[in-house]
Amino acid sequence: MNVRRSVASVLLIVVVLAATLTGCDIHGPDPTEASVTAPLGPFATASTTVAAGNGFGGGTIYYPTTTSEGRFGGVAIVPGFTESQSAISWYGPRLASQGFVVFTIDTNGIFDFPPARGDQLLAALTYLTTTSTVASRVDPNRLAVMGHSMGGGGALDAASKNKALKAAIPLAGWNTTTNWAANVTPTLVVACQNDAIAQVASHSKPFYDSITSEKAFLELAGADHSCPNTANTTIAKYVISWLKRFVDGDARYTQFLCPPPAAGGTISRYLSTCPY
Ligand code: 9J3
Repeated sequence: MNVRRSVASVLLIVVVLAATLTGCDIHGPDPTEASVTAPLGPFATASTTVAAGNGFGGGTIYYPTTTSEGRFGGVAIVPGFTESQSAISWYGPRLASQGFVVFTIDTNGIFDFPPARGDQLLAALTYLTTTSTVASRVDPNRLAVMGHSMGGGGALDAASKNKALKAAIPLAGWNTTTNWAANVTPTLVVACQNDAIAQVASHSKPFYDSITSEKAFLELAGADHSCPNTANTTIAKYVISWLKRFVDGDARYTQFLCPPPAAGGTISRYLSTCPY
């Protein structure tokens, strides 16, 4: 009997059991300001493309290559009106390298409205966790949705339809529905201060105000509607922290969310329901 191996086995069982009971599954080293703002996180990643079909327009799955960390949370991300996945592809490697399986998708039609984009996010998550080549790497109980503009509106729609989602992140979200009080999903609303297409005062701010679950509102100073479309350190920091905190249940990331940051620099406004 190898005592060291037995001790290791018992420890592993305890960790897995604790993670199962607490709904928490942490990945990666203890985070720092440098790690949440880095261009890439600690995990090596690979990607695989998916053809159109299965209820959405295909996409690209970015995933950590390690198979010795258990399953990772899954995140589906949809672009906005007339956009393709290139508008949101920077989140793929950025978030996957922090320990998520990330699915950036195209839509069935580039003119699809938010409810259709929400349905396609949910279809993409179903595909990701059941038939995709990386299905075994994804925890079907730890899923999140994100989207830009009408895709952000779609993320709110998706969360209203699937109460099991662990996080929703509309990015410069656009939706004619502004009351999301029935959503139970922890939601990070990302807004661009000078957005002339999805004006903050008629979209992101009313979304945020209506939400009754755990929430935060991050407004990027001086930014326009496209502010979530290219690599942005501030957006990445809060998106990573939100997903870690609410998809993985990883309390190590609470330090980046609560107490909330003061306005200044790249942040024109930040609101939250801290503590969480
Ligand atoms: O970029 C978007 O998805 C948004 C919004 C828009 O142009 O709506 C007009 C109908």
